[in-house]
Amino acid sequence: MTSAARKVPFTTTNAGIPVESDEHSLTIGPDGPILLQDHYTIEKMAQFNRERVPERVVHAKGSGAYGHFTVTNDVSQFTKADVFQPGRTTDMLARFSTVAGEMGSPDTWRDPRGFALKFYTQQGNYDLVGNNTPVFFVRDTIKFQDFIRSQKRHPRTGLRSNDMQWDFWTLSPESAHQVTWLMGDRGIPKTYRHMNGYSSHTYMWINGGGEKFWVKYHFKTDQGIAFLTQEEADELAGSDADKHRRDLYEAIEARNAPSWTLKVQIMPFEDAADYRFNPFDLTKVWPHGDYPLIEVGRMTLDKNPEDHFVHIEQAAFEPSNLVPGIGPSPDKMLLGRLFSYPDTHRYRIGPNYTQLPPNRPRVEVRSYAKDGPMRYEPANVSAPYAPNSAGGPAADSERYRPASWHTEAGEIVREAYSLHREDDDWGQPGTMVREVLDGPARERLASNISGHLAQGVTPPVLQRAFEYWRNVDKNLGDRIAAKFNGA
Ligand code: HDE
Repeated sequence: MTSAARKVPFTTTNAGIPVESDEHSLTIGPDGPILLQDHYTIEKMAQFNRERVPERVVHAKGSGAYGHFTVTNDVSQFTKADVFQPGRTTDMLARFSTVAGEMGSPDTWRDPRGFALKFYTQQGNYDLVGNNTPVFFVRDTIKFQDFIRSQKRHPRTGLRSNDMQWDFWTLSPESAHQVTWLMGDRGIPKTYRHMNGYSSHTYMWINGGGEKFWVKYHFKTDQGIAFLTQEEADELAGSDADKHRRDLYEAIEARNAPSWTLKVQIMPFEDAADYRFNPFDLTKVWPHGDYPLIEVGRMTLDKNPEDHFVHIEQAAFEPSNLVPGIGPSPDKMLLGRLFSYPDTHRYRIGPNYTQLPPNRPRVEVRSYAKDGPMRYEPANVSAPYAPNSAGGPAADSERYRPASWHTEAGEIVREAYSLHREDDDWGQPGTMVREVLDGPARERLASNISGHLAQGVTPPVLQRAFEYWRNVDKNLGDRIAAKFNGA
């Protein structure tokens, strides 16, 4: 049927030329060979063969939406960042994800969840790329690749392996705090709407007077925390593998826009040096008794992307996108990430990825970048180099200074962080088990762990796993061993 008969617009090639048929390739006679000159059929086949970009090496399965962030409390005494100034509302994009599973994996596998945010601020894009947990499995960037390989598929079998996971965890005691989160109720949120988000890292805030503070972010879900039990999650993995993607999309379509309240913990700059544990260690939380939560504002997600691939798959978040008033901290994980993300984007979606719709800043870009694959913005400068005499942009080094901290210039070493008084690996997870979880939550934690260990974990990893949990909490470790042995 023709487009006129169907009352729809006519199809075109990618070059906008009207096409002759949606159904038949060009042949010599109805049964004849297909002609090479049928460039439209070839365009369709060739385009299809190139439809995929590599999936993210981690956080491959994700869902997201656009929205805005509105400041509700005056924190200008701590930061001059435009996005956090009183009265400001800033457009933003969020992407939530699982970590270890591939693009088609179930949303309800036990895993941390990514909580990646991009704020289109007046000072350029500010990205906060966090998780739904305030801590992480390792504290040095050099261990991340090994950690991820232990969670992904075994090279020989192509299968995921609990044995590999526990092998790595039990040989890396710094993982205990995060594994306690992972194996507990927060390890499988009910939906993306029912989980918190955290910066996890410590960042630096700088106020208008140049004063510096250390800060941790907490996005508290306004929908309330809710989780799935292992049994519910297993059932959903089969019956509705896209459960969390569907839930987010449908809630926003139904105008039930989810929101999160941003609160921060602020540590005076000088406290860090002799705080009782290293405040930059990503396996630790800062007790709220020492650094209480201060409200900043609310993030609301109210607009589904019009094309999932364009806006979510091609979204490129990078912890190195820090704006004036916000800087990094000496956290070795964060410092590694500042390199890693732009690097992966250049490989995954190309060196001109900042021109793609979800990544385009909403301010004028005046960089000296030019050329490269898929570039479509003309170079925005009068001369392609700096400094120049053609009136091209020049850095304002007086106004914009690096977010720096003082270091004692020491010897170049490969060593753990210098020690603070309470830098042990078992203390915080033990406190969480004994003081944060109630009885039923502790029992679910023991069941989840013994159930996980029962799926292919072999000696000596198994014995190390019981010991690992006894180190976190003697009773919990004994309970896990007893459950494992059928008690
Ligand atoms: Fe990531 N991580 N990561 N990560 N991460 C990626 O970047 C990496 C870490 C997080 O929705 C990758 O674009 C290193 C901590 C989220 O698009 C990659 C280290 C936290 C997302 C990468 C870490 C995160 C990623 C893969 C150790 C929470 C998804 C694709 C130093 C605070 C973002 C990509 C999205 C994605 C590297 C550790 C969160 C490879 C080297 C800690 C939410 O670059």
